[in-house]
Amino acid sequence: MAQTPQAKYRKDYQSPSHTITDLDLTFDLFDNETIVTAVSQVKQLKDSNTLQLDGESLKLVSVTVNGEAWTQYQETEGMLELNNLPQEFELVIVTEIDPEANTALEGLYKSGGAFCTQCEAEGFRRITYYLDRPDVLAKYTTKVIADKAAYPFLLSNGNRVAQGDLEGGRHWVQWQDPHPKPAYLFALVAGDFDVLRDHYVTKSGRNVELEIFVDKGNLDRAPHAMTSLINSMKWDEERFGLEYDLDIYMIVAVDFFNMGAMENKGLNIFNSKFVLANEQTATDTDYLGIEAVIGHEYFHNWTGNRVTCRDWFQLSLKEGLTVFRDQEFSSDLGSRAVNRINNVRIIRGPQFAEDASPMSHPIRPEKVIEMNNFYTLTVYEKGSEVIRMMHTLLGEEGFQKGMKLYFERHDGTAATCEDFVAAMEDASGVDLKQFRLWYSQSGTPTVKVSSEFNADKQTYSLTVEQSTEPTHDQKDKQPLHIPFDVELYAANGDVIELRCNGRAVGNVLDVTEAKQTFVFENVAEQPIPSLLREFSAPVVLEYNYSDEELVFLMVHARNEFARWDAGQMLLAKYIRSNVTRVQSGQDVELPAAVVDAFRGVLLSQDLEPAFIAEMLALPSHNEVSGWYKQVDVDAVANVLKAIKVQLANELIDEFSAIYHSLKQDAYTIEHAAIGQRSLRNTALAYLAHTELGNELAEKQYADANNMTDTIAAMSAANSAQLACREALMASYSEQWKHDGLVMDKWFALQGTNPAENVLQVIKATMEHEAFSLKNPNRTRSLIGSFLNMNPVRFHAKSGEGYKFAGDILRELNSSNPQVASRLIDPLLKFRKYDEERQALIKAELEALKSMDNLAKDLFEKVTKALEA
Ligand code: B3K
Ligand code: ZN
Repeated sequence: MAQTPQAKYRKDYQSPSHTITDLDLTFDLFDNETIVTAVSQVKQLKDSNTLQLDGESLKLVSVTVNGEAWTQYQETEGMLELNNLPQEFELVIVTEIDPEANTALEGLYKSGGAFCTQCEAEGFRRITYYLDRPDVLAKYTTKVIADKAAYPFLLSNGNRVAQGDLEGGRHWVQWQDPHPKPAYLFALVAGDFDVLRDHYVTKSGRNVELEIFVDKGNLDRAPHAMTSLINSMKWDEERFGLEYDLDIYMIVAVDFFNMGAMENKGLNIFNSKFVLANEQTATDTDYLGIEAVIGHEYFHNWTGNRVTCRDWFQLSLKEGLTVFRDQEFSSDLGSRAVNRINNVRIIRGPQFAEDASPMSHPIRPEKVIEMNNFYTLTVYEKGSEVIRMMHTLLGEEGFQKGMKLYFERHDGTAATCEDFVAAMEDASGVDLKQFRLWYSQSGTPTVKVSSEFNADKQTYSLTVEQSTEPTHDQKDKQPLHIPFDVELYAANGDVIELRCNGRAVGNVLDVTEAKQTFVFENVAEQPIPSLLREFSAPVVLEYNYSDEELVFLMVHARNEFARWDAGQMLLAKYIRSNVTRVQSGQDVELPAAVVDAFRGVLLSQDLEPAFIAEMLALPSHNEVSGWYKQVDVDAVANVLKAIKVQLANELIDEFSAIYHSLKQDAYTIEHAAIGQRSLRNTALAYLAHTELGNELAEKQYADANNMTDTIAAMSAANSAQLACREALMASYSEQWKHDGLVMDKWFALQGTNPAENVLQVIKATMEHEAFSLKNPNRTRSLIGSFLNMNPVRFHAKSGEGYKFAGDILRELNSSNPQVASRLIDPLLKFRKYDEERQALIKAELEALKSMDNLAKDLFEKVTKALEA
């Protein structure tokens, strides 16, 4: 490594020495030598005539200040320093860049045949020298020049204001964005596309042109994205009163993209995975994912673009809030319970794991080496839970008042998380002083509850103790303000009113101390408590429920989420006890009462199919691993499998009946139809572990008229290692080998193949014509799924999985460090495994650490993991 990368600290924030009010960009696009001319109107803000501009991998051609060639500058690693500047000036910087060679996919690069950009967080500095920080907001005009035949569409932010033809077959288009923005929201696209056009009239009557750009030939896969966009625009008006503010909204789908999508002002750039769908190529999960991501990026127009972040430590200001908004959007359009369950699964699985890992950080990090490493589940998903807790504490009305005040105060500016909380507090009068700790404290609190019924006094008390274990980044933890949602039930299922100190109280208790007792009065019988309803805070709940109480809640809780959660707790009890049994050489045991409880769920008439499917889903291996300091990978896998096999065989009649009764003829993407497919395919996943499995999977694959059913058949065959697996895989690859995006599902099945020789299979698959390590989607599908979702094989005692990961990481370190840095996460958690495995993983991390060109993305994670 050339230089040890330096960390930045939140506490060191300094406002900029200068600002740039206007930026006029010209791009003369060529594959290898693109010339960028940046004309900035600069104003000094502080007493300094020196200006330091960020820049990386740039060839500087010229610098001009107020029309004069400027020689008073130094170019150093990552920076251009200009000296002896006047107070206000026009700065012209010309740089040359090489988009074709840009495999990191940050800045300006080529995806397939098109030019595109990705500037968040710090990619703009790979385009030109600039104040690449989110608190410098400028008005942009952008002129794009390129070959007309190869690049008929030239796009940038804002409105198209002029265009023309040039000699040599080139043409140009000029764009103007009236809204001042930070550099990370800049975008440019040049290419040849098919375009789906529509329009939307906002509630105040503004007509907005909607355009979705996809690769030629993919037009029939764009309508769902368009519907989702229109639904998003409507929903944000109805629920948040927020309207779109430009005359055009464009979305471009590209195949090479490091993440899901990017909210550039007026010109979103999307990973094609989150745009393209038709019933032959996309699953229901894909459809819902597209709806959520289209919504998410659209909602950023207000929460992110109109009000942006002062500095990158504040990332959760826009991401936590926008995830909350997209979750609400999906819940308002679809099933609230199913959405909540899936969001909670992410928190309890990978987010809790992140909080317990060497990468642990608060939702507002204190220290960052590579900002791209902090686009995390903690900042996004836990950040959303923190917003949700405020919503719980303030109620919808109070929360919306807070949003209104937030926009009144901060529209058009770069704000902080503190600004947001202050607006919520001021608008509602709810005291959020202690609540703010959620922004600065990392780790997962445990909330331990005990209860006592006093028949004489007719009181019931809940004693709540909270504690947070030290995390890698932070030793001392304090009690948090936890909204703790509870309900009490009588044995007949009636709800017992909550009364404290002689008056009725709401369901949400304010837990603020390390230990607190809540005494409820007028409780005539021993109640059954439903605790942490709706997962009202991102904590681990500990309460000693009996099996009978959990079965009772599965049936009687009024709230669907609570019913699901009771089922999960019941499963958790038996997963834990069976892991211990397996470790001492005993067989897995599941009592008849537990099997019967799930039989009851399958037979119940009052539950929606989508919800029944969720009730039947076992916690993932990753989630279960999180319950242990050190996890026995094989024992957990054996237990999960054995429970699945036992439920499948004992409930074979019920599963079969459901499977056959829910067959649909035509495919529709209505929520009810999605729910039915989901339950039917859950039944198939169980039946795969019975004697019926092979025939059902084979037949479903052959009969399927949509991708959801196709993949469900293949996935059942894969996880149960059915005889038909190879034939189905071969048939699919034959049909789709020309289409990388559709092949991603196949790659993911190869990666999660439980077969013993999976690593050989994966290495052979890397030679498949549709595979390329240069493409992040392909890499994540094949390699990422092996590292994250195939625990038994990845953690094989031989260490071959680790070695393979090390080799891939070394390669990606040079070509695409951001993708490498995502992939490395499972290796960082090496302390969770036995000594032998720890040593093997550590050796791989040490080898990475000793590389001389280690990118700072990996440097940050590897050093943290090794020093922890
Ligand atoms: N804001 C982008 C993420 C940028 C990631 C940079 N490494 C997408 C989103 O959250 O909407
Ligand atoms: Zn976002």
